[in-house]
Amino acid sequence: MLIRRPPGTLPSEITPRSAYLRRREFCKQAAALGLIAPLLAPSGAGAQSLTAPKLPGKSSPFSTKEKHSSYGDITSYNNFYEFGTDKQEPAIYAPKMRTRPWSIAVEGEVKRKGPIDLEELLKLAPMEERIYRLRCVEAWSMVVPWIGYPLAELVRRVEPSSRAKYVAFTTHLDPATMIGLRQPVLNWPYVEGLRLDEAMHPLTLLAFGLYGEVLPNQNGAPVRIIVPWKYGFKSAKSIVKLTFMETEPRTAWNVAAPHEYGFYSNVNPGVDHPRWSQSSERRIGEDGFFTPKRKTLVFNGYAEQVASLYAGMDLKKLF
Ligand SMILES: Nc1nc2c(c(=O)[nH]1)N[C@H]1C(S)=C(S)[C@@H](COP(=O)(O)O)O[C@H]1N2
Ligand SMILES: [Mo]
Repeated sequence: MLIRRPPGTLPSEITPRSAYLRRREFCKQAAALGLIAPLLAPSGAGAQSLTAPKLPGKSSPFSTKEKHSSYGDITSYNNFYEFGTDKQEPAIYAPKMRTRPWSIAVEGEVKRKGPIDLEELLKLAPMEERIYRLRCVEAWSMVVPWIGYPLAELVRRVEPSSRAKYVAFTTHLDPATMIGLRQPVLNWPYVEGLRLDEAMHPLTLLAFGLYGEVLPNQNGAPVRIIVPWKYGFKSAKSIVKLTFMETEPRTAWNVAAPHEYGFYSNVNPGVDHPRWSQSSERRIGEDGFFTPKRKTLVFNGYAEQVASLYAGMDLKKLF
């Protein structure tokens, strides 16, 4: 059943690396022939795109020192189900999505309701470069140099009321370009959410770019959330609304398969997904199909910063 699919485990995931590489080769050739925009061709070695506007950020002490994944891998191996469930599809279909004009609506238990324009959001706080591990629930990972600022800057700006305990993120719906909306994989629009203290944590980012440039559409342009200690699906792309709530929001993956995707979804090597292990992962672009997997770290390696948020909670039950 479609709905039982994890956030992204699909034929591409069980495709041997050799076939994946052949497909990349095909994409390159297709790009050379003008079948897909050349700028989007997987460019393993290429450091950046050809035309995306620059968006620099000051370096951050929160960045990992690990080698970051290539621009080509980060922008051609994506989960963005609105554009199809294959990893290669977002890079093909998302470029047609319009990201201007854009604003984020602010609703619910908050003093300053109303839309905030993207241009204003871009100026709200200084941009930082945050190099974070991204661990997908499908047991692969990447290292991405995001550009953005803490989500807390925006949350403080809109002044949640004393009743606000959670915040939900609703993402963009564009039936004209989002071919994935025709499939009932999830209840569209894609919704994610965090407890307010998670949303305010200094590691949680509102991201506008990567590799010193504005986000490519397939990575969630023009603005997305990044929560580095949680499975990738919590990091909602192309967000259009923040709703402050008193009760836990219903989230797209939790609604689709509640026994597989809990609200918290903290990276936890000690709690397996019902259908596969979460104890190890494959680093995209580095680890081949036959390379021994690397060990997954509790809270994706961010335990020192975030474990206290969950003191006293049974993380096996609240997975
Ligand atoms: N709107 C939306 N956001 C989304 C998704 C999605 O399908 N739709 N997929 C999630 C998943 S499963 C992952 S792993 C990350 C992938 O982000 P990346 O493609 O920038 O690496 O985005 C998350 N955000
Ligand atoms: Mo994911």
